Amino acid sequence: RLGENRAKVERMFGLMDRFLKNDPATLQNDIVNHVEYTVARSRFSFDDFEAYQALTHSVRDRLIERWHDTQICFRRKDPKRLYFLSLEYLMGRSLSNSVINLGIRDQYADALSQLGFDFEVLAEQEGDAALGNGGLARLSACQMDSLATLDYPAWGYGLRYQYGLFRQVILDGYQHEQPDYWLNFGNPWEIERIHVTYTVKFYGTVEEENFKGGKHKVWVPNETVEAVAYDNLIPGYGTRNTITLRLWAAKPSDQNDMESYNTGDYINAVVNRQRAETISSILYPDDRSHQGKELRLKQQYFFVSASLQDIIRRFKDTHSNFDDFPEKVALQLNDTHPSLAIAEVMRVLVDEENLSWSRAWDISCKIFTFTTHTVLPEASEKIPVDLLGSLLPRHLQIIYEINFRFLEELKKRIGLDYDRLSRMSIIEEGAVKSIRMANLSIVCSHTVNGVSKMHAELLKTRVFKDFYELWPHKFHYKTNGVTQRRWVVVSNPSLCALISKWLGTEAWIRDMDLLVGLQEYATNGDLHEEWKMVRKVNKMRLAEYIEAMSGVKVSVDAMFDVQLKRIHEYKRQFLNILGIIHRYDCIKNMEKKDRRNVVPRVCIIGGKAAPGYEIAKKIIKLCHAVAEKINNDPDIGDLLKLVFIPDYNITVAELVIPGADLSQHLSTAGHEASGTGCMKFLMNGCLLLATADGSTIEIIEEIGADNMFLFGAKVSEVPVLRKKAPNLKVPLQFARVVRMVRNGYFGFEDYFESLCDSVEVDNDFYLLGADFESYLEAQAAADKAFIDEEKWTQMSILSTAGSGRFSSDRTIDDYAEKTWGIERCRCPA
Ligand code: H53
Repeated sequence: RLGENRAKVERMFGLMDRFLKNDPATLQNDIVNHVEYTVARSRFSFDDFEAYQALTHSVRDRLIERWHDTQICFRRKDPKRLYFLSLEYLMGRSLSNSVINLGIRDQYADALSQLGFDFEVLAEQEGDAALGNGGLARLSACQMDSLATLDYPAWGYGLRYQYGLFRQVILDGYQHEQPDYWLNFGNPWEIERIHVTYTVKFYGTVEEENFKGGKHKVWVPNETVEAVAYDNLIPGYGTRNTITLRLWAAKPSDQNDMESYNTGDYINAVVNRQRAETISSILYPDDRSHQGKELRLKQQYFFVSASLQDIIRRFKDTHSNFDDFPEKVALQLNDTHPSLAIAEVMRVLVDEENLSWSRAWDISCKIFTFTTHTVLPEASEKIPVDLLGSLLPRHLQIIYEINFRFLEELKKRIGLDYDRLSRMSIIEEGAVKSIRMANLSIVCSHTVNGVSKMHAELLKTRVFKDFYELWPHKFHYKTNGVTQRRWVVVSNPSLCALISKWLGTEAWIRDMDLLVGLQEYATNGDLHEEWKMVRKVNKMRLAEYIEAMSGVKVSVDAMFDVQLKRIHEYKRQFLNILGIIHRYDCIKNMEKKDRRNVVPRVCIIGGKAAPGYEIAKKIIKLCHAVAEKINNDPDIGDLLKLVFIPDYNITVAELVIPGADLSQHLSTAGHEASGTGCMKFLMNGCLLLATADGSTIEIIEEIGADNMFLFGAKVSEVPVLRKKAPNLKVPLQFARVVRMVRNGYFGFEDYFESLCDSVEVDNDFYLLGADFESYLEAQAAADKAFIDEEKWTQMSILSTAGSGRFSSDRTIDDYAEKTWGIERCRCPA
């Protein structure tokens, strides 16, 4: 048989001949063949979209080759593997990113231009894959890129939602949500694995069986659904390594409804089967509040169960003893959304693999690591016990058992301090008895990470104080980072080329610390000229986009001032708008001759509001109402413009960020766990106007406070100010601009009433009034700096030069070494 096998392998090698080549003729041939045989259009007649489809298939072929090699390499070396569990990924487009990481962008551009196509035009055909909400989801995508680039043996797992994040449509200034059926035009980037399917169970009862002289629990479900794998290939940059992001889709299971078939209700039986697919149909659009919905819980378990079956199957391919599991597996919980994995691992080990409870628990505690992304209490997940008990009865028992044993241990450590015991319990008693998913995650994980230095401090001193005092060794932080491949190389090619030219190397694309080399040229006149030119071209591109999308013509000589992020009260887009109203008011009340001294601004705001978040939606409407007034005021002209960019997503961010002069990060100090948008702007040489919150505190350490415009209360001052709240003195300008909104200067006064109420002195939880004066001062400082072109350019260069620390490569290396205990495993060239 061995000889037979060898002969077969040799025959296959003979047929394969060599890897796909990347010269223009081969690329053209491949593209045209895909037009004909994959897209099924004639090679004599195909349009841009069909060309795009064929192009992506030829790129995909090349990804598959590398991916196969990588998987073989991982299998041979059998390293410890990282499994990254996240319910959300914001991947955006894949084409440019893939060809750049494969190192064949220019070859493709040449090949296409000889065929009469422009690479950039075809790239515009691609939709934006938005299987996530905001920062957390984009972070997962950036981390996948770094894991591949740094050769780590990693797998991402998630859900393949049929409807991604809603599309935001603005009608009369109001946000409307439309479904994002992103798979409408097919998705060439995924590979459906019809043979990689697992059965996921729900509902039912737990029975007891006699087993080896004792009792054994058996879960008898009464609904099953199939999970089908869809693999998305993630190529590293400057390496052959290409890793897998495996997303699960729900499909009806054959085992269902036998009864209805037998009773002859065929039509209903088929209709019922279709219901199974709803599990993976829609992404929940609220990223910071969870309402204990059954479908959401089903999604969580569906994804966790399928992923774990896959992970355990892979382990068992080569290992038979579960004591080796922690040497081979690290399970990363991206927030609490996948935390049911803890109960599921225990269930599999105890009920199915027949390990003792203590052995199973010991193994579990060695494999789980947990990253939390928030400080907001409303974002912490709680699952009603009744809901869990009905959907996953065995898991509820297991969680109770974990909690019982934990509390027993805890009593031994801290005595009968019932307040503290009840705070730390995994079960929250109260009107609705619930499971605290964060507590469950902390109890079982060997490491708990925050996402910035400040965040970690707040976790230790406030959010998880009790746990920190119990297990100080568990608590760490890894400041977030973003991938420079996507956020500079793909989205800002001219800046990328300029950086490489001045550093004399492209090595910074894999080693961002090299960017400090730019500091040396921060005052170099030649670099200044080239830097300004690159920035201006990016601004022109953005100005064209703004005009096409909103009809507003903007001057590229104005300062482009941008705030892009989910709309949330704590992020204070309202503060930004009030500042704009103040600016407008000042210009209106100025003598004509003084207007010459005004620094022209284009204020750009973009972001989605969760569909049920009323105040956030009002902020969007206010932005439009104010824009309407300002942009049509002949008195104002180019001195001030306000535009709202609709349907903010990754693709839009790639266009806007490189064209921004100033970006705003206004969260009330102590509320943004990290923030990653600021890092993208920083890399692109955009100056920051920000509070000292989350990761901006560390940006200050890197580039110095005099290279940015800081304002507002510090983290430690916020609670003090809140206590003083009703007696706080609010600046007159603040009262004035709020009154303008309240009194209908921009119309819709009834609609804006509750928004205005939310910042009244005794109600101003996010401290807009308290921070207003200092905000205006920072804005004035930004204006002053902008007039001094040399100064501004120097600050811009120093921002990019100081952004090295905020690469997700640094974050991932840190996680690999200190949290996951995994090593690089490079696939040979
Ligand atoms: O996660 C980002 C942080 C950011 C934080 C964000 C986040 C979500 O996007 C969604 C839910 C959640 O609890 C936190 O708000 O500060 O940068 C990545 O860590």
